[in-house]
Amino acid sequence: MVRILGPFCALFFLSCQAATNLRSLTGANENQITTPYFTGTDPASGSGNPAPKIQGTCDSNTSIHVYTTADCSGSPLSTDSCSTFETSGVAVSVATGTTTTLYANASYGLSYSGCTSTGISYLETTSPDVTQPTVTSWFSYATHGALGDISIEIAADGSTVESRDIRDNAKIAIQFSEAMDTLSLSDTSISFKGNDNVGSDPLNGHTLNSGDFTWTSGDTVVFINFSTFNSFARYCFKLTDDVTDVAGNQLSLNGDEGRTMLFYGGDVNADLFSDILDFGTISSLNGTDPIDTGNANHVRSDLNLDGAITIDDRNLLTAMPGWFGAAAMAVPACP
Ligand SMILES: [Ca+2]
Ligand SMILES: [Ca+2]
Ligand SMILES: [Ca+2]
Repeated sequence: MVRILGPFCALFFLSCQAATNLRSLTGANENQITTPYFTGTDPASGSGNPAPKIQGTCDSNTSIHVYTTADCSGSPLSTDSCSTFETSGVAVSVATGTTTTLYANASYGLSYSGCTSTGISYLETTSPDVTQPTVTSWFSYATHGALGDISIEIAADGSTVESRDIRDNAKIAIQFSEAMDTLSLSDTSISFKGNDNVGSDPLNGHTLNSGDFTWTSGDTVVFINFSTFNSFARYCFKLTDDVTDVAGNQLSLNGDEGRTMLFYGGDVNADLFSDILDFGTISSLNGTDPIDTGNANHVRSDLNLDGAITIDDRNLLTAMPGWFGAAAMAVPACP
């Protein structure tokens, strides 16, 4: 809507342009600028779009300021030109899943119109995320030379045995049900313990720093570098509910927030002994180069993690802690 400044011009015998300039410089009475009038929103209220555009009519050449306060006090949510207000609309950001009522005034130079007496309401219908994230899987990772990282899933029942020599390169991965707040996972929101065959904790005093956490897959998977599982031991990991999704929902403590895994280097067949049966499996695969990364026996038999199964793996088997001594070793319980 174009507001004609005719009477103002005529009264002072000035051209309209001069009058306009004068008003901007001197700060005219607010009654001289018409209060904007809302005509609608784009998209219409009730849409799943938190960035609607607010439309209406106004005095040409004014600036339109949109507020969430009924008296147009405080900083405007958004400001744009009258021409934008009258065409595409003034873009604003609103909270999701709720109704926001907006008000506006117009300004020209230092002068402001009154505030709209009736606001325009916009309902944003995107459902807020109130779902707690869960852990979907845990993995033990090891790097097999040029073949890269190969995982062994850690079963929920604690039956998983890691047979590969991860004494100096231990990595655990956790997969979540959705994207997580990566900063919520740190040394203080995961606990870990080890218990070896003489009742000591090989991880006692071990700390994780921010560089030990690597997030991938859209922040749904985290790799945790423990560096060392230097003993034949059972290892336990448990997350707290301080770990949150990006919306701040705490991790569901449904039982999958923790896992235990026995690290028993050389126990290829996971029967809780490192003995002649494992020796036989590795011998039967001798010369496999490269290993089939989808074959669990291959992966578990590449003890030295070079991507092939050779005499070196068999030699390493007999040198690992627990070789043939398992009968005398109680399987370490998780603390
Ligand atoms: Ca969620
Ligand atoms: Ca075995
Ligand atoms: Ca090997």
